Formats: sequence, structure tokens, C-alpha cells
Amino acid sequence: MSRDSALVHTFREVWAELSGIGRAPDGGYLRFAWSPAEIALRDWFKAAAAARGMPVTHDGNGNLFATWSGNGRSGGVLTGSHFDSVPHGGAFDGPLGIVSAFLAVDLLRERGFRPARPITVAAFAEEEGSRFGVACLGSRLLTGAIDPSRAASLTDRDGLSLGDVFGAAPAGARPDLVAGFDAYIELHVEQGRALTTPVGVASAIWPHGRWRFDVEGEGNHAGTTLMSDRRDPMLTYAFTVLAANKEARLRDAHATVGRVEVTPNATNAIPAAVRGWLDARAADGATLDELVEAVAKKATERAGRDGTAIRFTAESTTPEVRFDEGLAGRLAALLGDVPILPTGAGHDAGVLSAHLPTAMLFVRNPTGVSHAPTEAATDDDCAAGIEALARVLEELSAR
Ligand code: HGY
Ligand code: MN
Ligand code: MN
Ligand code: MN
Repeated sequence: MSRDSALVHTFREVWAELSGIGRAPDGGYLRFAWSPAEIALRDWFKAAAAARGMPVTHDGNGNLFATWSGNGRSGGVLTGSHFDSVPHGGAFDGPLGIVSAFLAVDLLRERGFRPARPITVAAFAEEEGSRFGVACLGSRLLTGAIDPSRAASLTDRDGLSLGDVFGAAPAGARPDLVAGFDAYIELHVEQGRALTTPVGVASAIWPHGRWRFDVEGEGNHAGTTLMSDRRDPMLTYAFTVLAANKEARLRDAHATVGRVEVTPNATNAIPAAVRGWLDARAADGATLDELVEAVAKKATERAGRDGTAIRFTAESTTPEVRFDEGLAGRLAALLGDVPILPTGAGHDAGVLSAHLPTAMLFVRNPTGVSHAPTEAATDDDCAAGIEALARVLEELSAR
């Protein structure tokens, strides 16, 4: 028998309101920050808040907030996630945390609960960094973790800057807002296969980052240039990808090169330049640093042999996040001793945790896949997540 089928039914209904927005033919999602699809999701957020009598505010950084005020007091609990996706990402990564937050508010209201302190639902901007290249851009701006003028100058693949999209520089740090919250709770679909129960609690986020590497060589004709006369940056690029894979395996770390730009990108022209991005992650900071250094060293040596030049640029790095142990343990116990587990995925919770007691709830993902169309979560487990989030919000806003 499915869990509280009324809740499962409600979840299914609400989830269906979003599932067509930004969906690509392969079932993945194209929901880039401030794209028509993500703006439609922002509109959904505003309508969902209005339907619940929750006033919506924004922080001048693209983040939205909807508040269920508790007896006029300030502060309270912040909960939410993000709407944006990676290209062809899954349905759940981000939106599940926002939808669950509104449905948890509904559940608490149905049960006659009235918060002593406000409960605020947040939608953070550009968490994936899919458009402007810096992950958790909205929460980094809110907390002052990125300079607003640097953020404003970030450009997307069409050369449009964040400043162009905003029409002004983002507001930047809003300590007035952040200090007003007592805790941040982010519910998120699990991105892996470690969770064997419907819900779990996060212990930590692996340190991780993204490094752009630019390889300069010599463009030339594919047919008339002798192999011995070439300074082919594609060779250096390919070697770098293989070196990253090897060095990561040696350290039980994770290295991915999922994006490449080739100039001039023509079948019959030796590239003049190749630009790649290394996404590297490890269980601790020292291993991550060692991994990136090893890859850069081997790639530079290879460039010397290829007659090319390679340059690494750190685009966004996130130190290890160890969530508030007391809060994680308290929530895990509250939820019936659910597992507490680390994740290799970055989250706005990682950014907020430097400023607020922060915890994450994970909802089981039977495929374990994320950042791809086959990301999944069952309706029952999503309902379990909503129940769990409601319990946590009640616990943290009751007095
Ligand atoms: O890349 C990440 O780990 C997160 O999903 N932004
Ligand atoms: Mn993601
Ligand atoms: Mn996410
Ligand atoms: Mn996140």
C-alpha cells in the first residue's frame, strides 16, 4: 500500500505542473538560469507562494524567497533549492527541494501547525553554473562568496553577461537577510546509489571545483601538414583527459572532462586551440589539490612534447563542507535513525553552511543517476521526503 496516498496523489499532481517545463525530447531538461524555461519555473514559484498567501521577495541576486510568517517574528527556517539544470539534466535535481518545501508547508497547515518563527522557501539562482560557469552563483552572491562585479562580468556561451541579464550589477552580499535565518534545510534527490532508505541526511560535501584548461597549438591544413610538423592541441587535450582519469583512479577521487570547445572546430583543420573543463572532486582537500596538481604537471609536460602551451584557470572551487554534526544527528534521529551519508555533489547548502546551521535531506534515487535524463525518484519516496521535511521544519520553527 503506497504511503499516505493523499500526499502521493498531491505530489504527483503538483509535480506534473512542472514536468513539461524545459523538457527536451530525450526526457532531459534544458532549464538554464533566466532562460524562458527557468523563468516559467520562477513564475510557478510566485504562483505557488501566492496561492499559499506567502509574500515573495528577492535579494537582488536572482534568488527568490516566499515566507510563511510565524507570529510576526523575524528569523526562522530557510528551506529550498534551485530550478536550473545542467544540459539534459534530470527532473529532480533542484526542483524537488522547492516543490517539497511548499508541500511540506501545506502538510503542516493541514495538521493545524502554526510556526512560532517564519518558514521561508527559497529558489536559488544558477546553482549548476550551466549558463555563467560558476556553480551556486546565487547563493555565493547572497553570502558574499563572490564579488558582484566579477559575477556581473561572467558571460554565457552567447557572450551575454550576467549584468546584461540583470540590467544592473547584482546586489551582492546580503548579511541582513542571511543573519535573519536560524537554519537552512535543503531537500535534494540523492545523486548516487548509497541511500537504501527513502530518506537520508547529509554528513558532508566533498571538496570539489572546476578548472578550465586552454591549449594553444597551431591551426593548419589536415591534408597537407606532415604529422611531424604539427603542434596539435587536440593531442595535448586528449592526453589531459586520460591523465585526469588515471590520476583520479589512483586516489579514489573523481575527475570528469565533460565539455570541450575547439577552434576552429572544422573536420579538415588541425585545431589552433582547444578549451576543456576539468571537474575534480575528492574525499578531502589535500587529495583534491594533489589530483589537480598531478594532472596539471603531466599535461604541461605533454604540451612540451606536443609543441603546444597549456594554461589551467580555477573557475570555481568549493572547500569541503562538513554539515553541522549536531543538527544532522538530531534530524536523523527525528526521522527514525535514517542514514547519514556524504555526497560528491555540490549544493547551495554547501555555501549557506558557512553562515547558518545547515542540513540536507536526501530522497532515494533508484537509478543513482543524476545530471542525466534517467535521474529518478519514486512518488512514494518523494512523499516520504515531504513528510520528513515537514517534520524537520516543524521541529525547527515550533518555538
Ligand atoms: O555539480 C554539482 O555537484 C552540483 O549538482 N551543482
Ligand atoms: Mn546538480
Ligand atoms: Mn542540485
Ligand atoms: Mn544544490
